[in-house]
Amino acid sequence: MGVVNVTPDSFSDGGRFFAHEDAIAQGRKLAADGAALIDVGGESTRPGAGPVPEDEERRRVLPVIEALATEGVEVSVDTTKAGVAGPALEAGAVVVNDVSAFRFDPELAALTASAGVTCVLMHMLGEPRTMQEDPRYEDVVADVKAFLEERLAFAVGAGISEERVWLDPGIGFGKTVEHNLELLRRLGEIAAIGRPVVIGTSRKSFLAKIAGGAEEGRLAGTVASNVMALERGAEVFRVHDVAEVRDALRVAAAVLR
Ligand code: HH2
Repeated sequence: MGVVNVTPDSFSDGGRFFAHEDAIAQGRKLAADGAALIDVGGESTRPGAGPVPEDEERRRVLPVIEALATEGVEVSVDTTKAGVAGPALEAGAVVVNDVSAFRFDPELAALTASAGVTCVLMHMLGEPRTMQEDPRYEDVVADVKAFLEERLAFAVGAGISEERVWLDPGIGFGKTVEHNLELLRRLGEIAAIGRPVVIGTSRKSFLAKIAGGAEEGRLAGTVASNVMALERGAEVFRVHDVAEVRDALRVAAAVLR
């Protein structure tokens, strides 16, 4: 899954693809680099970020989704809002990626059910504005697993077929460095739920913290963490650097086979 953020403020690529033509070109490039799905988002979820009005979010993502889908690129829409996801699906998106797991807008579950599309349900502690303020868990893996099981049941209750749900532990969303590491270490426990696991470590700040603070450590850290996630059962890898991670995953998969 290749990431294209049509935002002025995303933590790693904010502003780079805010112009529609730049976002479309980046989506094309990531698809050519081997991404099976391009995740288009119009609202940053970086720690401390506030919400973007719905009409502004639509204005950002719809032209990009429509252009990529028309060219045959499979697109997911990274949104928490039914008012964005509905038109995005009409524009050709085939997956709904909701970092709130249908907590912010329960109507998004009904929409996903009636459209018959796949959804990604992700764990986040609270909301982006406050999630990094002293996050605490009893046992981070058990807590995240219980949350994802509950959201999976909610989705199925809303009429979404279980086969249409992918689950994501939400690396960096209300987690310390140690929480992120524990989730990666014990990712097999999340995979044991039985649904495909999505992992999103790409360029996140915990990688630079571990690698010694160097910003360059984020790409190498992205590669390392995705390889470890593959070994522990992840099936979908949400990344900005598709070519590099693709090669690393191919080599890792060849060793594992
Ligand atoms: N991470 C981000 C956004 N959406 N979706 C899923 N399923 N999993 C993730 O880990 C995930 C996600 C944050 O990264 P990014 O899109 O690069 O930044 P921003 O939210 O600032 O736009």
